[in-house]
Amino acid sequence: MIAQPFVSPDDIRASFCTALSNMYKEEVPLYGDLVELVNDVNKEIKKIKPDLWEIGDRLNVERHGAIRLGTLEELKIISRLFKQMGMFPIGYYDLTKLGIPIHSTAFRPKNNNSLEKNPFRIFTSLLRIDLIKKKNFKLFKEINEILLKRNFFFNNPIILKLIEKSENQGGLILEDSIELINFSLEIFKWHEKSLISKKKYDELKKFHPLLADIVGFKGPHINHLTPRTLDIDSVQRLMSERGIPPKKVIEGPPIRECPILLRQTSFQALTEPIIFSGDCEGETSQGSHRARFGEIESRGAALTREGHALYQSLMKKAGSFTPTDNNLIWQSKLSKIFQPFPDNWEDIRKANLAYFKYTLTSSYEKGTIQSEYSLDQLIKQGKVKYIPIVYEDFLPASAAGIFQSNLGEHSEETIKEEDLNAREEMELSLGHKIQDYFELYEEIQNDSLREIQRLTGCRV
Ligand code: OOG
Ligand code: NI
Repeated sequence: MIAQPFVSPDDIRASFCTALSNMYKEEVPLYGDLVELVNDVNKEIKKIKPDLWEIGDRLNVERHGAIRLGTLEELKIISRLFKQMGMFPIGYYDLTKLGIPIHSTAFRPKNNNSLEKNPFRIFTSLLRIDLIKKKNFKLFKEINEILLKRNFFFNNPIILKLIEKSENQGGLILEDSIELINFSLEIFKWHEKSLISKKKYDELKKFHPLLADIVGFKGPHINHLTPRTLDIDSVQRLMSERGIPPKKVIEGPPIRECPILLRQTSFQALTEPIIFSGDCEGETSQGSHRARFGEIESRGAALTREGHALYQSLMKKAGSFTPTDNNLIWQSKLSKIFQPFPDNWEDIRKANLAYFKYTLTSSYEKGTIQSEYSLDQLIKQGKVKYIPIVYEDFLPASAAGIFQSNLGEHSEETIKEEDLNAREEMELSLGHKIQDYFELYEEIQNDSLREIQRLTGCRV
């Protein structure tokens, strides 16, 4: 009998992404409407600007989704599951600094080949349960008990068996990979029945709405998916026209000739009916919950540490969006504030603000250049060209903006606390360090420079 080959993790991720997208469109039809709008706008832009550098970049697949977890044990299982799909924790985002009691990482493909095959990633947040312990010990204990109960769901024997099988064998055959995807959907689907009573839900929500969303349900429902758009400003404007209630403001940098980092917007989370368990056995009560939304993103160049620092200082200067602003006012304010950030690729490159991938042009001929040429000379002579490397990660302040706009009002004071051990705790549960994304971009840039050096003999 011929042994069946293993399916590559990239292919498992691609199938998982499609399956998740289909499930979410069915669960949240408004998300399907948003995808349609994004496709229409993208088609239009491709007609008007066929040379846009972003066009070739895997436009028609969802770029990311997000889940929220309750415990380190849950994170551990989820990380083992995502690993089988070629997604690894990259980047650490501490949102407690921004008043949200969570910290996050993004599980994503690491290298260019995998990103090319399918760029899907999942922004994964973990509740900072230690912060609740400090403020309300009784509630902390109750939360722990509830989360313990849902262990069974996470420790689903079939999923665990498949993960172990994949870890032991070094992969899964097609049949097993299909089963893995189907069971993953079970984890991330919506449950309209809450694990807790309405009274408990209200108590958690009062402390922080995220607590109710994480602790109140059987599993970590996918709370949004995010396709990529070529014109986020148009989608933001057109959302209302198509009956999709937009978030007030686009997060991230303003519109620019040379797009940088990440711009995002979403529609407001839906209010959905929930059946709460009653205080007595067998009883239930009705209520509602807001969690799920649809988001869009537009990505630009990955910035170096210097570039990020400049970005952050300019955003700080802009302050925060206030209810009296509207998106257009905010965007024009940002555009003015961003004037010190160069807006042509050559200036950005020379100031070492972004990462680039370098290649030889067709006018390069072996043996026709002197080996002492610098990179700048090679570029000037048209022998080397470069393109920006796309930013594949997230922005904590934008993420906080997305969270806040979907959580609604809450009365308790916000939690602002840093804990140096929190990252280490997360890494302990993952079994290794969370990779720094700057290193990954630097690697791509350096690989391309090494190749230029090898081919030309110039020390670039
Ligand atoms: C995650 C919000 C952050 C993004 O794109 O920045 C996020 C959440 O709401 O759970 O997805
Ligand atoms: Ni998102």
